[in-house]
Amino acid sequence: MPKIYTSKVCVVGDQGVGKTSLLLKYSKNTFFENYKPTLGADFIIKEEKIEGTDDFCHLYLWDLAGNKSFAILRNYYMHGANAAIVCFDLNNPESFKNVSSWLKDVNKIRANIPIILVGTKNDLNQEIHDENIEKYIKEKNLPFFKTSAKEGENVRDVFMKMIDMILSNVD
Ligand SMILES: Nc1nc2c(ncn2[C@@H]2O[C@H](COP(=O)(O)OP(=O)(O)OP(=O)(O)O)[C@@H](O)[C@H]2O)c(=O)[nH]1
Ligand SMILES: [Mg+2]
Repeated sequence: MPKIYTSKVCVVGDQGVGKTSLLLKYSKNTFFENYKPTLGADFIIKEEKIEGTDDFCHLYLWDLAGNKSFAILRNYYMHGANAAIVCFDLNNPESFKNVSSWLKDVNKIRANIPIILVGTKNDLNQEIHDENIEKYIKEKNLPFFKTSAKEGENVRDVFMKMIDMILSNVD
């Protein structure tokens, strides 16, 4: 009998960093230039066959609005998550500064929750120095990807890595 692993994954980060775009590129292979802020939360289910097995991983991907006014609602939606993706915009230093605060929020869900850090919009001119990012991910020991939802760069890789991390947390 094939096994089905289900996992709730929260996607967080500042307003406008590209969380919805990342999820839409991954799940529907679409990209929109116009910005439509997420109102509260959205969610997408994505089923992936686990390579080399008959098993599946069902990802329940919660796309949580970055706007401050949704903070209370966001905590509610993050409840019970098994993993998280924390996003910042490679062209927005403020969003990188705020990563620590997002990590704090996510670590409140449970200790040692698997987290992937994502630097978005890699098709634009990067404003944050790579050395600063490298120092940070070493310090926090986080897997990190630079993505472009516009061009598709590394988008699928983030979620494949997430599945690996989820499976290595299963007994
Ligand atoms: N050039 C470029 N633009 C991007 C990329 N990803 C997102 N954007 C643009 O950035 C804007 C915000 O993207 P969203 O995905 O809506 O951002 P969000 O993080 O979901 O924002 P909230 O829902 O408000 O928290 C949109 O205009 C997108 O088209 C990317 O990889 N490259
Ligand atoms: Mg959004």
